[in-house]
This record gives sequence, C-alpha cells and structure tokens, in this order.
Amino acid sequence: MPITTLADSNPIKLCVVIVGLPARGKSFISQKIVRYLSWLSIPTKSFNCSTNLIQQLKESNTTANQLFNKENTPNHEILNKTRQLTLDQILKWFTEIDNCGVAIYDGINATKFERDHINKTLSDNNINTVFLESYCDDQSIIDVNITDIESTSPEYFNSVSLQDTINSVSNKIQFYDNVYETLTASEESNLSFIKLINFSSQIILNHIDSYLKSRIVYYIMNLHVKNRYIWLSRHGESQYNLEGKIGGDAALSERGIKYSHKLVEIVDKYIPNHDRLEVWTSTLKRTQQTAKYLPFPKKQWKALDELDAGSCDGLTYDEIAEKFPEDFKARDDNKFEYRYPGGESYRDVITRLEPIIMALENQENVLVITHQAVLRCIYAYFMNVHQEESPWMSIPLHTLIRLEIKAYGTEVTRIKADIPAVSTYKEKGTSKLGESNNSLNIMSGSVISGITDKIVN
Ligand SMILES: *[C@@H]1O[C@H](CO)[C@@H](O)[C@H](O)[C@H]1NC(C)=O
Ligand SMILES: *[C@@H]1O[C@H](CO)[C@@H](O)[C@H](O)[C@H]1NC(C)=O
Ligand SMILES: *[C@@H]1O[C@H](CO)[C@@H](O)[C@H](O)[C@H]1NC(C)=O
Ligand SMILES: *[C@@H]1O[C@H](CO)[C@@H](O)[C@H](O)[C@H]1NC(C)=O
Ligand SMILES: *[C@@H]1O[C@H](CO)[C@@H](O)[C@H](O)[C@H]1NC(C)=O
Ligand SMILES: *[C@@H]1O[C@H](CO)[C@@H](O)[C@H](O)[C@H]1NC(C)=O
Ligand SMILES: *[C@@H]1O[C@H](CO)[C@@H](O)[C@H](O)[C@H]1NC(C)=O
Ligand SMILES: CC(=O)N[C@H]1CO[C@H](CO)[C@@H](O)[C@@H]1O
Repeated sequence: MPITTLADSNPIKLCVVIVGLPARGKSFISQKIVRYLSWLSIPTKSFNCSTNLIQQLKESNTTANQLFNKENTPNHEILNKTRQLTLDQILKWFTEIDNCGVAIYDGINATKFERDHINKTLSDNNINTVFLESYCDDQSIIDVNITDIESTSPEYFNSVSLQDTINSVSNKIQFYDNVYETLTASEESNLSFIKLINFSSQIILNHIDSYLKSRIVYYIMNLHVKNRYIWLSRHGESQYNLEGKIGGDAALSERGIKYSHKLVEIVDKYIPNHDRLEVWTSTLKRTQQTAKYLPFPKKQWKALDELDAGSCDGLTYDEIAEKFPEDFKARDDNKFEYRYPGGESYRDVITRLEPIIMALENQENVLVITHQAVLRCIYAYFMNVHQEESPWMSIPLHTLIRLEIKAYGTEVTRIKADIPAVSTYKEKGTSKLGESNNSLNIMSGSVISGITDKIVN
C-alpha cells in the first residue's frame, strides 16, 4: 500500500517570499529550505531575482554598480520587469507540478505595496503565501556577511575587485534602505509572515496557518550559519556482514572490533576539540560495540536503527532473490520507495530521521555511528543527493566521514582506517556484493588513508 507522505497529507501550493535587505543571509535561508523540503520529497524550487536581474542588466547594457548607484535616478523599469518575470516563472512552475509544492521567491523589492501585489497575484492563483523576512540592524553581522556572501554573487560579475563589490553592495543596501519597509504585525496583520530578527535571536510569527508553514518555522529556528564539522561512521564489520546477511542484531567481527579500537586513535588525531565530542549510536549492538572504547558521552537513538528489512531480515541477497524474486526486482526498480514486507523503505527512514537532522543542524562535535541505509539518508541531506541516487551511494565500512558544513555547501573527507572489511555494496540488478564502479555512487571529496602510525591490538 502506498504510504501517505507529508506532501499527500498537505496538498498545498505555497510560496515563501523572502524579504530583506541584501546581505541578510537570505540566499542561505532559501537554499536551506529548498534542500530540507526536497529531502522530505516535497517539490521545491527557488526562484532567483538575481538571475533575472543579470539578464535584464545585460539587455539594457547596465551594470549592477550603475543600477544601485545613489547618484543615479532609480531604474524602476529594470527592477519592475525583473520582479514580474520572476513572478511569472513561479506561476508557470505551479501549473507544472501536481498537488503540492513550495516555491521560494527571493525578491528584490520589499515594500508593502509590492507585498500586497504578490500576495494577491498568488492568492488569485490559489497559491498560499508566507513572507519570510530576515531583519538585521546589527552592523557588525552585516559587514561580515557582505564580504562573505555577496562577493560570490553573480550580480557582481562586472565588478573588478572585492572592494568594488563591497562598495557596490553597500550602495545597493543604501538604495534599498530608502524604500525598504519592514514587516510589522500592526501594519500587515492580514499577511502570513515569519520575521527573523538579528539572525533568529528573535522571531515574530503572524498567521502561520498551515502544518507546512509551521514545519518551515521549526526548521529555520534550528538553523545556524556557523562553519562546523559533523562526523559519521558505519559500525565496524559485523558477523552478519561477513555472512552477507542483511538486518539482524549481530555482534562485531574480529576486524570490526579492531576498528572500534582504531576509531579511538582516529578520533584523537583527526577530530579537533574532541574533548567536547558526543557520540550517537543506534540501539543495535554493532553500533554500540563500535563506540565502546570512545571515552565520550553517548546517546542512543532508535531513529538511527538500520532500515527494517521486515520478512527479509537475516537473509542474504541471494536468498531474497530466490525466495522473493518479485520483491527483489521491485526494490531494484525503485529503491527509494520500495518497502520490505513488514519493514521499511528509504522514505520511511527519512521520515524518522527528521529529528536527527534538526538536532544535527543545531549542534557541532557530534560523531554519529550508524548503519548503511541511515548514513545514506543523512549524507543525502547534507550533500543534496537526489532521492533516486541516494539509496545507491557507496558508504564503505571502517571509514570515518567528515562533513565540513559551510554556509554555501558541505565538503566531504573520508578517513580510512587500514583495516580490511567485506564490501556490503550491492549494485543494481545483481545479488552479488562488491564495490560500485559507477562514479555517481561514490562519495565526492578527498580521502585520507593508511592510518598506520600506531598498531592497536
Ligand atoms: C553599452 O554601454 C557602453 C558604455 O556605457 C557603450 O560604450 C556601448 O556602446 C553600449 N553598448 C550597447 C550595445 O548599447
Ligand atoms: C511596474 O509594472 C506594473 C505593470 O507590470 C505597473 O503597474 C507598475 O506601475 C510599475 N511600477 C513601477 C514603479 O514602475
Ligand atoms: C518598490 O516598489 C514600490 C512600489 O511598487 C516602488 O514605489 C519603489 O520604487 C520600488 N523600489 C525599488 C527599489 O524597486
Ligand atoms: C493574502 O493572501 C491570503 C490567501 O493566501 C489571504 O487570505 C489574505 O487575506 C491576503 N492578505 C492580504 C493583506 O491581502
Ligand atoms: C540587533 O542587534 C543589535 C546589536 O546587538 C542591537 O543594537 C539591535 O537592537 C538588535 N535589534 C533588535 C530588533 O533587537
Ligand atoms: C541565486 O543566486 C545566488 C547568488 O545570489 C546563486 O548562488 C544561486 O546559484 C542562484 N540560484 C538560482 C537557482 O539561480
Ligand atoms: C484585514 O482584513 C479585514 C477583513 O478582510 C479588513 O477589515 C482589515 O481592514 C484588514 N486589515 C488590514 C491592515 O489590511
Ligand atoms: C554566511 C555567513 O558567513 N554568515 C555570517 C553572517 O554573520 C553571522 C554573525 O556574525 C555569522 O555567524 C555568519 O557566519
């Protein structure tokens, strides 16, 4: 039976209109929302005024510097055209998706008049709107963010130097400052909005009238932009891994136990500030045994347990192919949606992992020791891997994975312990195990290998 998803239970077309002066982290917030909702299988797309503005600037032979120079009379035509174009693209996109979807409108003008116009246009097309304002008057935060964020913005492709960019952004901010009107509950009581003040140190909510909107609010409240690391590892090789069996609650193999010792050494060498490290495991034996020698506070999460293989639990892929040939094929055909009889699908795992993602967004210095399918789902969130590909990612055993989370993307490093292990990777269309040859399924990023400096046991 098909499972009900968030998208099915909330057939809603929602447009999140991002409001705020430049350099308020608006693109950061919109990118994160896109990634989060896409991960939850809700069609989500961000519509960028920047992209359209660049087009308009090119067509009218104007540079961003000229447009935002306070000496010049504002060129409303360019801005107006840009806005209308973006809104048209959003309306078109909503006609192309089924019953549920979220568009992010990264707007450039933010007056009350403009907001009313957007709200009305969308409402006439049966699209709900929520405005999301990032309001900040802490100049020190803004200065940092001008250099960090806007220097990479394509709007400034004509700028020759960083200083030009900064001047140009400052001009742009001043330019908008003159017309900008912040959202207030007294003046715009009929609009649905979220107002973040000084990067979420305070949040004002008005008419958050749907489940989807409240989920977005909750998610944003958990975000922060600090650069940080998250550490991931599968459990050490287990007895079941050796036998090619899936599921179960087996103990570690001899080599798996070696990895659990080695992990102490790797953590010591590679995780900075590990005195403050927290280790999260599933409730299954093999993750707890892997964490056994790590001298840090530990948390067990049921949500981190391996994908439940239902009636296939404890079987090898050969046995599944033989006993449940139809299931075996169905799973290969759509691994994300396929649910083991009496068990779970990848989609189910994502649903139960949501609290983990919220917690990871809020935290640093965490080492998560869990299982192949669960790591694939966590990895997919941070690396924006499409749901068709994520169940096929190769996540090798005996490898510590470092995710370096930055405002605009995540970098991966794999630190390999030099302890051999079987491969538990199954390519599509076969029941044999062995590493993938498909580069799409291999993690990106760099590899550190051969941690041989100290022999343990
Ligand atoms: C664009 O503007 C530059 C100077 O501002 C001028 O030299 C050039 O001829 C213009 N090009 C077009 C296609 O109008
Ligand atoms: C922007 O264009 C709309 C029509 O698309 C027009 O009604 C409005 O007056 C224009 N605004 C400005 C400031 O030019
Ligand atoms: C914003 O929109 C208002 C009303 O449409 C207009 O008067 C104002 O000039 C616009 N400002 C910018 C910067 O586009
Ligand atoms: C904005 O649109 C919503 C429908 O999405 C409507 O209920 C609300 O009254 C509108 N607000 C204003 C101020 O027009
Ligand atoms: C934002 O932070 C600045 C600097 O700390 C402070 O002066 C300002 O009052 C804050 N703004 C609001 C709306 O709280
Ligand atoms: C939107 O603009 C930002 C920079 O302002 C850019 O990095 C990003 O790729 C753009 N996104 C889209 C979907 O065009
Ligand atoms: C909000 O909507 C109500 C009823 O639709 C209307 O009477 C009221 O004037 C509106 N308030 C504002 C601030 O637009
Ligand atoms: C993307 C980015 O660098 N944002 C910065 C904006 O300012 C806040 C406060 O100083 C920083 O924490 C962010 O890193």
